[in-house]
Formats: sequence, structure tokens, C-alpha cells
Amino acid sequence: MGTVTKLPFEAADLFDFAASSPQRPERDGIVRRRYRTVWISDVHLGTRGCNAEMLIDFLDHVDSETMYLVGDIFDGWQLKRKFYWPASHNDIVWRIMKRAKRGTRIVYIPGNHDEMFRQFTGLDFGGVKIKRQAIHTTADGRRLLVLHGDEFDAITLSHRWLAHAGDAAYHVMMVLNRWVNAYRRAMRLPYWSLSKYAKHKVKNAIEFISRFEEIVAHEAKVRGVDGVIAGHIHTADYRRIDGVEYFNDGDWVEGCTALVEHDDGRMEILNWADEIRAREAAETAATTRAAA
Ligand SMILES: [Mn+2]
Repeated sequence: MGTVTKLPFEAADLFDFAASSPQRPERDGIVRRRYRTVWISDVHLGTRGCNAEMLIDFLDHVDSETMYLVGDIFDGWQLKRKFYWPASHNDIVWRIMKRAKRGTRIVYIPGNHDEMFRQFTGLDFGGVKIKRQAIHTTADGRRLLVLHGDEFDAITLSHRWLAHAGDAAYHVMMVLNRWVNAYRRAMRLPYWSLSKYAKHKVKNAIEFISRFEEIVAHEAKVRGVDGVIAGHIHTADYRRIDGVEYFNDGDWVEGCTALVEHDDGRMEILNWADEIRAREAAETAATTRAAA
């Protein structure tokens, strides 16, 4: 009695994340990658669709000087209908706020599902700056317009059919359909049109995506910037359209992707499921080597 139990860490250490340098293992052995910039969007916190575990893993392994939250981070529409808020969704908000506290510049550009935050445009919440749009300058001096993308819905949806026939997904579907029905014939089952079922949806989706990409790129051209970064359509992509760079950081519902900028201005789309697989394979290999 009378002796003070010494904790294995200083309380201040818990908040001393700024001290961690690039690629340096932390106390828990996690190597954190460091990028110049990270863009994520379409997390849809407050819905069952949100892949929170995957995003938590991403946030635990990736650091950046600047982080853009490119809209639809929260899903206010769903939350209003049916309140759904598991602890993991809190963990994400907490991790982002913690990042702001330890010095990451965070810009939050609300989308259409979290439009309620647009009323706070220009304000700063504990280091998270809320903006309607932003211009990001890369390390090599390219100027990129950052926006969510729903501002083009009216135009995208009003231009219906822009036949991008001969697209790969459609043809794969046709081949698949033949196989399915060859099998069904062999099993004496009636014909069932997979392609007919999917054709309509796939065609419309592809038309919508390419239309969206072209319209957003056109806006960038009009604005006189070198490129544009958007979210909204849940389709990660990099394309050069009419002399303008088009980036989409994807989503954390299905794709689980982020867009990152390396220190030299090089851009990359990270598919986090692939990154986890690669990490686990490397860990297994290391364990096997150690055991040998
Ligand atoms: Mn959206």
C-alpha cells in the first residue's frame, strides 16, 4: 500500500500520435502508411450498407497530411427514417476527429445524403473544415476541383440514352447467359434470360456513369482546372477526358476504395480489400519464414 502503480504508458502517449513518423511501427506493431493526401467518400454512416470494419482498418493503417471527406459520409435520409448507429460508426467519427486533433488538415464537403451539414459551410468543427467545394493543389502543381458530384444529377439524368454499345460487361453477361441456359436445357429447365434481366440495369448504369464522368470533367474544363475529384456514383475511377483528369474515390459500401496522392503528386486508387489480402499474405509469409 502507499505505492503508486505505474501504468505501462503515459496518459499523454494515448494522444501523442503526431510523434509517429511514416512507415514506423507503432507500439501495437501497426505500420501506418503516410500519403500526402487521402480522399474518401460515400461512407453512408447510419446504414447497414456501410462497411465500417473495412474503413476502420483503413484509418488504422493510413495517415495523410490532408484528408478530404468528399460527401455522403453520413446518411441523413436513412437515419431520419430508421435510426441505426452501431458503435463501429462512432469509432469512425472518433478516429477522424482524433486525426484532426493531431494535425491532419481535414476538409469535409457534404454530399446529398448529408446535405444537412451544408448549412455549416465555412465553419470549422474541431479542425474539420466544412466546404461546398475545394481546389486541391497537388505536389507537382496540378489544380484539382474537389466536389461530391450530386450537383450534376439534373443534367446527368435528363440526358437519357448515350449508347455506349459494345461495352465489356454487357458481352460477358451475354456469354454467361448462354452458359446458364445450356445448363438449364441439359437439366430440362425452362429458358431464363439472365441477360434480359441484367441488360437493362447494366446498360443504364454504364450510361449513367460515363455520362456523369463526362459532365463532371466538362465542368472542370470550364473552370480552368487540370482535373476533378468526385464521389457520389460509388464507382472508383481514373480517366482522362477531353484533356482533363477525372478521379472518383469510390465508396465504402461495396467497393471500399480511397484515392490517395503520393508525395510526388502521383495519384492512386487503393482497393482496401486487396490491400488487406496483400498484408495478410505478407504476414503469413513472414510467420512461415520465422518458423522455418
Ligand atoms: Mn451522393
